Amino acid sequence: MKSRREFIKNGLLSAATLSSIPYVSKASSHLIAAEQPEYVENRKKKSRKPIVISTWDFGIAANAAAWDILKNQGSALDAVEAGVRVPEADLKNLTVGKGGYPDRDGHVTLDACIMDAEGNCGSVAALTHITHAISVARKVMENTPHVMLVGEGALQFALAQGFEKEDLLTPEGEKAWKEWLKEKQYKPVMNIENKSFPVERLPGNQYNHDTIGMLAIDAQGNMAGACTTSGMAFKMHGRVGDSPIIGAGLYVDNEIGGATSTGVGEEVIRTVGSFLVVELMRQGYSPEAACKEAVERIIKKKPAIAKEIQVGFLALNKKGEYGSYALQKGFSYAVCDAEKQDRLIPGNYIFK
Ligand code: SD4
Repeated sequence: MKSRREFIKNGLLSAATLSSIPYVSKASSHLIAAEQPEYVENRKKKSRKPIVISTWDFGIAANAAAWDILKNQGSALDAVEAGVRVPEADLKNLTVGKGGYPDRDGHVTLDACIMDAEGNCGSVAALTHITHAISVARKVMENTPHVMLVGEGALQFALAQGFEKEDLLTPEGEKAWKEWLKEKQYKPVMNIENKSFPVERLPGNQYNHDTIGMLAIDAQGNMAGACTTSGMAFKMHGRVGDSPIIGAGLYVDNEIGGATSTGVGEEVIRTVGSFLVVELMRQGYSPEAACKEAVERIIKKKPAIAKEIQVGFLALNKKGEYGSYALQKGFSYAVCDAEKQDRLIPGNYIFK
């Protein structure tokens, strides 16, 4: 078997990806140049609340569900949970919740975490058989003295809380896994999107995977965040990424702001990325500048790896200003507030 360093190095995905394709056509009409003055201006406006932002094209549909709660004076915590439940239940989404691609042994395992305005947080990792990992994470936060439950214990807890046991492996996921088994190359691939790349040129063993990370401020000015994913397609059984790890895949400090991440979780964990972004905002960085510094930290620590992978950070500060930065082209995020509910903004990136 290849070493982990090798598989990350080999994990370059140089193409458009299967999972993002269904969303591109739906959402691309909303795609706006990140630096168009209107949007730069929007990002600087003060006290924009309520507001919800989330990663990738599928963030638009997720934000809409969160917005239904926020616009009716609901809490940011309820909003982010309801929001990310949308891609979790969407069978067309091959990277989050039910329908997510399995690990290399054919098990769909989910990672998720949630954090509220009081610094409470809950998390599940390597959870099987439950579609809404985010809701299990919330129950961990609210109904246990712990932050994180993993694997079999997380499943037992979920069942005891009344969640329904389901088979998360869809026929599409199984087909992709069986295709992968033909060569069994351990190349957990990452989301370096190039949406103009024809999908038919994708080699059989390359699949995208994207995480939804969501940050919100409610009408009362309180913040919350949620993050949920099926992680790397065809990963080792038991592999956990950054997404369920508080401080790595998600961090919220109600005084300052919140951050979330997507991409190669190993590099985000190594740099405690989301916590870093929030701490930089505490020092006065704008959300975009903080995200940029965090991706630069990854480059500084692992320059060779950084060139070949994708990591993107998304941040929202207490004033409702937002921004993102990624290593590579292709990251996008969705923004929803009273003014407009379906903006999709391409993230800035380092490697031009
Ligand atoms: C992970 N960060 O499991 C997640 C996957 C992801 O876009 O975000 N993909 O490492």
